[in-house]
Amino acid sequence: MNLHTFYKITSFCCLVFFSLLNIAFGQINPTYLRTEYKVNPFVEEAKPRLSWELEGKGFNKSQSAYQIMVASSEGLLEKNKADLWDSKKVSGNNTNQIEYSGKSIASGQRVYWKVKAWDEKDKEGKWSEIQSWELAKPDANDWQAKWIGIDLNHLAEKAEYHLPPSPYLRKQANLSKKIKSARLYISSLGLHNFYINGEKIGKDFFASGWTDYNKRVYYNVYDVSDKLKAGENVFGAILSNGWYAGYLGYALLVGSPQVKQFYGKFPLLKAQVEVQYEDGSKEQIITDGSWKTSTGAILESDFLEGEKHDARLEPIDWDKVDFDDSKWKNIQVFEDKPGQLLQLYPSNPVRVVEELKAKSIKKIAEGKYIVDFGQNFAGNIHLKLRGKLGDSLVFRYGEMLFPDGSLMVDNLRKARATDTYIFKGDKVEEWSPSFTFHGFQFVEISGLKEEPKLDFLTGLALSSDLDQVGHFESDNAMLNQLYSNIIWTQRANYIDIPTDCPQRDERLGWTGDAQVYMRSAIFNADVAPFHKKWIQDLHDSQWPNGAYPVYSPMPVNEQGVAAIRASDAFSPGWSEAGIICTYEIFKAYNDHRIVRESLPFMNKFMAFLKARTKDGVLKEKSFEDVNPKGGFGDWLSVGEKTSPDLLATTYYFYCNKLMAEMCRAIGDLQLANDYEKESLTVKNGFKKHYMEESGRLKTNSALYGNGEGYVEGQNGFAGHTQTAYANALYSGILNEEDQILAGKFLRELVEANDNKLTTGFLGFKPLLPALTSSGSSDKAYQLLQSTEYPSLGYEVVNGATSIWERWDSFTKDKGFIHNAAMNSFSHYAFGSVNEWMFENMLGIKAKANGYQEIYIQPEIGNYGINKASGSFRSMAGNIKSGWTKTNGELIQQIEIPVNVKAFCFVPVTETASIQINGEPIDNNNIVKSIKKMEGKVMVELGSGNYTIKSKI
Ligand code: RAM
Repeated sequence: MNLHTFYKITSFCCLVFFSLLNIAFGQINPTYLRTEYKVNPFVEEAKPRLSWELEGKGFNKSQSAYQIMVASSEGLLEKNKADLWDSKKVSGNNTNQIEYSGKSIASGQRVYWKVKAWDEKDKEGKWSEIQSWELAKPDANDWQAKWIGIDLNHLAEKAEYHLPPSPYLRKQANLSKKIKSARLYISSLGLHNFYINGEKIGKDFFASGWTDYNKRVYYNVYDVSDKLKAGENVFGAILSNGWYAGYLGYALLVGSPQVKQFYGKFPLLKAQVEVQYEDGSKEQIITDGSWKTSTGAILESDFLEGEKHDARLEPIDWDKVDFDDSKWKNIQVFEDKPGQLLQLYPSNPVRVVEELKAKSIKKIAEGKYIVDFGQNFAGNIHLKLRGKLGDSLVFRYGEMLFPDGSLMVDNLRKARATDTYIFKGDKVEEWSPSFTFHGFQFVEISGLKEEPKLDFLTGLALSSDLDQVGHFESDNAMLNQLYSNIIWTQRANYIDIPTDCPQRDERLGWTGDAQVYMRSAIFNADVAPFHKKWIQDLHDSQWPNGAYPVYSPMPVNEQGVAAIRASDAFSPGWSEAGIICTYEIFKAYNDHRIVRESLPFMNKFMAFLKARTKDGVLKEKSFEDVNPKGGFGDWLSVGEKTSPDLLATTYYFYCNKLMAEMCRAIGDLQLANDYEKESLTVKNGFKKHYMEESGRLKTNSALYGNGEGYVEGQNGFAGHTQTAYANALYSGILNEEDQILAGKFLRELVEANDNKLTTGFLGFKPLLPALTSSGSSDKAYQLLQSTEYPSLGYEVVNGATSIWERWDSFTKDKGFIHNAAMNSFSHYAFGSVNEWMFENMLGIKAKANGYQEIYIQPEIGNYGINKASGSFRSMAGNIKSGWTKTNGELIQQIEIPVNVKAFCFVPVTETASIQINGEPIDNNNIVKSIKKMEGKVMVELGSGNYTIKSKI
């Protein structure tokens, strides 16, 4: 035996020995314990839901039972004294959505928990690390603080934009004894920064978020134990209008009677600091009439218009002890508004998620420079520079440059997006706006006396601070850039609410964009807390007739109509977000509670739709009462227009199907059956109305007359379009034979169009999935890799670092061919292709809700891609899938988390050529089962890391 063989044999024996050891002796241990999707959070739920992931070496590990202990102190828990809840050993493989079922917890009480698990052989694992949650302030009676604020609107009169200065608020208070712990409970109508003894509390931006403030206002909680001291302390706040009283959307652009102050005239603050002394006594500092106020350095601040900061006017040490506030005014106190709920902010706060270095600086005129950050993002700048007293810099923000190097701001429409900083001039000054953000890559700076070193400006990317859970890469550089563009665009538009765009005078929670993008978003970030908030926003903004609006939150005027633009009401493809977004959260996170809580609102919406149907279809011209007529349809499609009624009917079917599934899951079988029945009626109606004998889809185009009032109605409407087939296939409205026909027609349509897409927002999301499900993955790959107009690749080769609103927002040869009136370079809607990249290219698909059972079914063929890999950290753990094709061999690299069962597909007909971790797959004890199917082999696997090789 030569040395090489000896090593091979010994290492093989070691491998077998250790694998057996793992199989036989491995235990599983819980990690990443979360409460209501968060680590050690404040919660408001009396019965918060607990979850964990499991770690365990070897293969096929799963949980057969768990035990949770909850105690009022860490010390008790360490001694296994669960004074609040001991679940005892509970059999089952649940690791998610487990409701706390112990003694009731008091407001302000922090409780500690741990969990252990038994594996599939009933072997007991170790206790997890101890984690905790704290009950915030669910009871309104616990609030002593009052709303305080001051009307400074008179200081903003006569200017072009109405931008009052920010009020500064302060209060000094004595804390007489030694402090054990302290909490700050804080809410604002509008935005706030809060300071204790000169230090800003928290790194959050734009609290307390955007809601329908007439119904619901959020508060946040901070542990401020180490910010306070015995003796004198100073509490300070700066307020800004934000979404509450600032400019919103395109109201100025469209000439609405109201352009700002949609919820109130000026910002208000409510804050309560609760101090626990070492001796057990308590003390509260609350916002009330004893607070003082003045103006300061922030002269203007508004999301759309920007911020102006005059450092000369900073009241020095205003937020520290012994500042003389005798010249400050008394603050005013305001009553609570009846019906306005005060609740804990459910989402993750907006924070700086990345800092970007400036890539270049170019002089474009005397004193005028352009800084390029090399990446389109949403956020702010951080300035670090020395200037003279009274020198000022003006910053303007843009996503693109004109060919002459000047800043392109036409597409911002009426958003002024301009910041100003005025130096006080003593030393190097640092500044960053607090109460605005911009969507940009380039900053134009006027007023520079000389060219500064490039590090004088940093970019601060802002986003709701959600854990990134996805990864994607391939051997195609264009696709890798596309994935990066998707991630950046999601970040830029997940700022408290999911917006259409972050730059122009819009930035609204457009529901159509959100629903088409929803599953894509889930693969990138842990969006459960974010959408827990926005789904509530959706319900709060439901119209009295039951329709969900076209964007949410939706400010409404006294007449009950949309205040930003009166015609903004509801639309097929948009309003369905109320069902679809809820469903996606339910599926991905196995969240039943969101279904239960959403059910009354969803039922009301379904009844609204049903009332508009006849013979199961949304009658032709059934949405004539909205503007544009028929709704937005397949927004920004190319050329042919799809019948809006056909689309609305497909959506109606899809929603009935999702409702049936959700109702069944929560045990409402009667409702589930009703929705199921209705979905059959729609299915039949659809076939009767919209399908010819041949399976070709049709529509009665004559009904729309000359098309006036419809989106691009002059082109007429058709049923035989890529969008119609893609939606019909994706929604499941077709029976099996018709699916085959639709797949054929879809393929033909793509081919007849020179292998190019014609789809808009509603058509593009299902296009690639529908091509794959109907056997045309080759076409899906072709569309994905295309770099010709119209395609996402076209954007990439034209220099995009984000997803654009239009297929041709910019082209190297033609420039900005569109009226820049509606041309965003950060619009995630077409990023909905991410769903296909994860579900079909990597092949990671949920079989059971919450990803406890999955498929790994990548589409692998001779489609120009030889390597793709990625991962998705699901609720059940991190799933990895990768594949490489070389010289007739396919290598699939798969990682399945503990407690997850995977059905993995190998695209060969015989098992003989398949090896798993170096061993033939047949009679292999790590494989649970093997099933030969048409053109592929399905391998059932449990947890573990696998390398599957096959000859292709
Ligand atoms: C645009 C928005 C959005 C779209 C609507 C219909 O103004 O940017 O993306 O959903 O119109």
